[in-house]
Amino acid sequence: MKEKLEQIKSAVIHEIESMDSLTKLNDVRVAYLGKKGELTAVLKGMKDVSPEERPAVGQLVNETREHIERLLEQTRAKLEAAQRELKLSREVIDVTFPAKKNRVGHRHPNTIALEEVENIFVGMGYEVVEGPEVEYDYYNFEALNIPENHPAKDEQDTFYINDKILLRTQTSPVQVRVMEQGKLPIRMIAPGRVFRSDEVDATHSPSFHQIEGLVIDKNITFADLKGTLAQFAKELFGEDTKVKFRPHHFPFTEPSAEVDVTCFKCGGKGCRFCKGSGWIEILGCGMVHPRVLKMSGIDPEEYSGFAFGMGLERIALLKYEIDDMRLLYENDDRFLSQF
Ligand code: 2U9
Repeated sequence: MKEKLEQIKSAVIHEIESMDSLTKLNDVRVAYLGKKGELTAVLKGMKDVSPEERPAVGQLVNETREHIERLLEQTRAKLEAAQRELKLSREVIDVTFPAKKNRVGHRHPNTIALEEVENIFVGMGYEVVEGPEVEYDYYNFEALNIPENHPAKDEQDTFYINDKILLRTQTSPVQVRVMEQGKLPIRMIAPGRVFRSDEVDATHSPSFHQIEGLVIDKNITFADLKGTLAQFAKELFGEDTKVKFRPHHFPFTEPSAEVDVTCFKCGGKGCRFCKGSGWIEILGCGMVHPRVLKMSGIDPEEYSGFAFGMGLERIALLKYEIDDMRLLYENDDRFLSQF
């Protein structure tokens, strides 16, 4: 038995010495100390040892077991340390290596233009209000004095969800919803996405953005409209900018006008940018039609108001001298990173 134990001991030492992995180390533990292990088998054989010899043999078995366990533990620690060293040496960081470039995004030209316009009107005390892109025909057309069969409905053809619901063609329905709430006076702008059944070209898209404005109070006149938009133009295009109002027609305003600003490239002398005219059209406006006020529950005898509307893309194209609207939607990094 003593011999057997010595034999086991030296076999274990031999196996452990050539050990190069933690899994194999566990295999050795099972082979010698496991349920069916060699040392366990010796222990089981203790019943055949004479009672006189049993204490000495028992002590020997225990010593051998402890010895093997100590060896296994030492080897495990050694292997783990070696593994850690290897991992660390593989993970060495070269601090002199150039850092990965952190690519910072840019605000879209539309966003820059929108924030600029918003800041100007917020500075004048306007509220910014948003509303649904999917709208009732009533809010988009009817309440704005564009009844069934009105020719303006053809010009603003859109995408219908059903007979009564459509994708809004303008942000005016947002203003109608605010008027209906009956809290006066109103001083607001309504920016947002609008839709038209248009083919894509350099100046058209089936989806674009508008910023509309509405002011309703007692004694609001066309002079307030002119003063407001003249100030807006100066803040957006520069202090020397002048405005020109050309009579126009919109179903929801009366009287109505289109507004031009002096060309900010040539100062009004005429250049390629303004096609020689010295003027650039930027928006439409007018005094809110009494019928529009009445339909939303506002008494036109007591209150009056003005409204205006502009295409956000048009403002962005003008401000940043971009000649094709499609560039705004292509997501081309080389284009967007200029802003
Ligand atoms: C209410 C009453 C009146 C909003 C207005 C315009 C004139 C206008 C165009 C500019 C270029 C649309 O994007 S565009 O094609 N808009 O010319 N919009 S007055 O009038 C309103 C709005 C709300 C209740």
